[in-house]
Amino acid sequence: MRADAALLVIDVQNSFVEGGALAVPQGSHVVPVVNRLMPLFAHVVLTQDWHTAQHQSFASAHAGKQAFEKTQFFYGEQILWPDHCVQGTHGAELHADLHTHHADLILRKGCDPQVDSYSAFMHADRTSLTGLASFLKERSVRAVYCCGLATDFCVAWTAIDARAAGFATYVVEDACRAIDLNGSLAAAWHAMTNAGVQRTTSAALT
Ligand code: VGL
Ligand code: ZN
Repeated sequence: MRADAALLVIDVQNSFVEGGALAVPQGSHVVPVVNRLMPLFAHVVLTQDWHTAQHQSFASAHAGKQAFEKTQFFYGEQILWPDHCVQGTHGAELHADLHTHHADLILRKGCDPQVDSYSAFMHADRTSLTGLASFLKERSVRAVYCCGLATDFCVAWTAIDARAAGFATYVVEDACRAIDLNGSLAAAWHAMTNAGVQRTTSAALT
């Protein structure tokens, strides 16, 4: 049991697995891996992407725009996504096979209609915080292990912000899957490495 470490399980939700609105290839394959890892950690945090209907990050909220196009928001560049993880819908539910009883916190993000939230620590305006860093520090957590969906968006932004908040940070590669949009996976690993995020595998965690 890792007493001073937390497992951050990012967005393992129906919208992001096979058949979902923003399906990540092999997204459901992370579930058994994550289930094996959760009991190894004293602290487990699950996140849920939890968007309002007609969220501004949805292409459908912008006339003439297609999903996966980029546009400018007040805080910078934003990719427009298919409608996904709408509050209270099946797509927003955590995967039914995920052992959610291990979690001490389920954190919802993306609730502001105007602001996207990839990171579990900070919203995409790069200003407003979710409170997760304080939550973990008040529980004496020093290291965080990130896994879930998608490697190149919510997992990567979470890991980079975890480093910035002062945690030793690992990404458990085989407990993640990527969207990989126009080279986004390679770019994400580059950014994570530059930020001091370390890569590990579930086999190394016993
Ligand atoms: C995510 C795109 C939009 C993710 C969430 O969980 O990686 N990606 N919303
Ligand atoms: Zn989203």
